[in-house]
Amino acid sequence: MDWTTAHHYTDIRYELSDDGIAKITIDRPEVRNAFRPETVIELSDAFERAREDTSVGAIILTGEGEKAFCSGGDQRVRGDSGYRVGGNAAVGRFHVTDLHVQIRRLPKPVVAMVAGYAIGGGHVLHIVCDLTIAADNARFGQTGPRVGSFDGGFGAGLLARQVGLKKAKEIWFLCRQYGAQEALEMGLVNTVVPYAELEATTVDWCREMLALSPMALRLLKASFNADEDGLAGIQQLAHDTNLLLYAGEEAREGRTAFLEKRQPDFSQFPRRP
Ligand code: S0N
Repeated sequence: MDWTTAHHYTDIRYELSDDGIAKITIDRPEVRNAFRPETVIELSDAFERAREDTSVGAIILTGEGEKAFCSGGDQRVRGDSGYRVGGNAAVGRFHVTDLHVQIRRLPKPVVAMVAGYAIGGGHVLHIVCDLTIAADNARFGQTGPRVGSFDGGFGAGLLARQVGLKKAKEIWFLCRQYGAQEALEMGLVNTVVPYAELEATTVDWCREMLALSPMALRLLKASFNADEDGLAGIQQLAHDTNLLLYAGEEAREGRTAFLEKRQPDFSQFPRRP
């Protein structure tokens, strides 16, 4: 598969295929692709880039190398009040909070391509992606209680929806690791393939989606998120519907009438049963 670098970053790579796939790679293999604040800031920028690029229809999130997808927050820059930019800012924060929301909000399918460890905050990253393609060497798990941390947001709630409440509690309470086949059996990933076939399979899945209606995929993603995200989820679905309304004659009549300083004539439009 040929990828073209579309933007240069320090901690990640942003690449495009020639047929509508963006690939975002966390490129810190020396720490098993742990993310520091700068990594998350770059990830956020890359996802925004992929969102705005109308030639992109599917996005792959992955980690460099076969040892890890992502090992979560970089523990070397974890301070007493969160993660510190540059490792020494006086006050830290959780930059990844907004990234979770951004990935869910992004109206294009996001596919996690996982080889090796998806651990801690790295595990949550794959949970918030729409699909997960796992290599046979993938290992999944949470470490929060072991390192004095937890993610009670999507990291707990979405996981419970994906694997069931008892299993989700087991994953968080015991901090065990699970192999790819076990992850498949519990509904945590979509498929497992040999590592050598990981990228080709992920690209195939993306291409299958690229052949489908982008608006239908967008509305499906919003629909799956709607009840989980409460009013924000309904808002996304409603605004997507508004996009469609704007494209029709009925909404155009309202806008045109306003611009022409006349009363709108909606009598020509059906009151649908
Ligand atoms: C991934 C593991 C299992 C890999 O084991 P392996 O293959 O034996 O390699 P190691 O020798 O352990 O590691 C190789 C080198 O990489 C460094 N390293 C690995 N992970 C990290 C990391 N997360 N941060 C910094 N460095 C890391 C190792 O130190 C080693 O370096 P050298 O060679 O110099 O010794 C294994 O490495 C492992 O278990 N890693 C730690 C996993 C972990 O606990 N991650 C953090 C979990 N917490 C979060 O992710 C929190 C996320 C978050 O931001 C958040 C979100 C919402 C709410 C709260 C939080 C919050 O932060 O609390």
